[in-house]
Amino acid sequence: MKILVTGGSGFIGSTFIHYWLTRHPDDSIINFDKLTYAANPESLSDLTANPHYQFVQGDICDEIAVDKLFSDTIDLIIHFAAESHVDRSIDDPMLFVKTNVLGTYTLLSAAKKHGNIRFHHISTDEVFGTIIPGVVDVFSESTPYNPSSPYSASKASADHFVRSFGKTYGLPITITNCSNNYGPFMNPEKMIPRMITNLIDGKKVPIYGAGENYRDWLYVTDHCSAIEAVILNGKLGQTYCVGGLKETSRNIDLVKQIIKLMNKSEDQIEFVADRPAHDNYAVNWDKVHNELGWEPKETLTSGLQKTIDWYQTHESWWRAAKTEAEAFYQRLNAARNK
Ligand code: NAD
Ligand code: TDX
Repeated sequence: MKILVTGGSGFIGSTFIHYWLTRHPDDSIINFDKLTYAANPESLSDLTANPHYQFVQGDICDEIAVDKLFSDTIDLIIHFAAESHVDRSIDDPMLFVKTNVLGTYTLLSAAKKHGNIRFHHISTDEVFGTIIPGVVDVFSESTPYNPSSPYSASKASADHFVRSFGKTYGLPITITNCSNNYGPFMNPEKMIPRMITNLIDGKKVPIYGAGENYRDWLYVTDHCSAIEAVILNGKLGQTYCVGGLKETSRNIDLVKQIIKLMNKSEDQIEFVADRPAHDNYAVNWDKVHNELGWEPKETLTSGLQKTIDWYQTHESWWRAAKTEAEAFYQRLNAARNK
């Protein structure tokens, strides 16, 4: 099988490429990535000599560049490419409209034009908005969309386009809406690697608001195995929610757990201005479990330990991205504290 992966130089995409080529060594992957600030080509440097892996730099919004990819027969598209950071979407929403909405539309059009190619779309639980106790206690495939941030609104829009191409043109689509991923190779702008790298640097760890917001954390290779299950055995036209845990974790408890695992002090915690429209998430993943037999392998403690170990031994991978991320946060904080 020949697979076109978009956004394969980012966190989940690069982990997925390694995961897939290890388990399906006869398949070939083309990684199409613009190499934005969020990409790190180092994550895939071990694959440069692999004849089953090819990298093409380009923008999913560029119709001509996307069209060119199909000069080879493609059997399957797995679409990871996106602007993925909520705080950046608050700062520059238009970029999210372009990449996440127009980019997805451009790929869908190409998939339709080149023979209705199987299209798997990577989405997020954030499209459902926030948990409202007593009204929406957990997200599932039937939860109405109610996005809060420009990021989640752009992902929701992309999901609607994906489904519409399935219904209108018969494009063989599937969608996974997953919860917060974490693990090695994640840009240190995101919460878990930001906390770990700040602790390594002896800096304070900034918690938004009172730290009461909660998430359902999914170790990245568990997400990859869920995508694999849906690609191999999922029903066309269907959506699958993927979550990591049976319980959610409040940010303050998660940070305290990281501090404990790293033998640091809770004095390093600082509470800072809250994110606007700050959501809470929890995912019911019964469907992917009952239909496809998928379940996560990592516990939060085992996943966090692996993640901490990796950041402690891979500073050369994350240092430049951290400098860039903290410069972004300085600008954002100045704007939030005005
Ligand atoms: P990431 O930000 O680490 O990587 C995104 C990748 O997409 C980068 O390599 C970037 O260069 C590429 N990209 C961005 N714009 C592009 C464009 N216009 N053309 C081509 N490539 C472009 O993101 P991630 O965390 O790996 O997330 C991957 C996907 O999973 C995204 O669709 C995201 O919405 C979704 N998702 C992520 C999480 C999470 O916790 N990280 C959770 C749920 C869903
Ligand atoms: O410094 C911080 N302090 C803090 O308290 C940061 C960066 C975050 N937070 C909080 C905000 C959230 O409640 O931690 C939580 C996680 O924040 P992020 O890492 O920014 O992730 P989140 O907004 O939950 O979105 C992530 O999961 C869903 C991904 O970035 C999205 O791409 C994905 O769709």
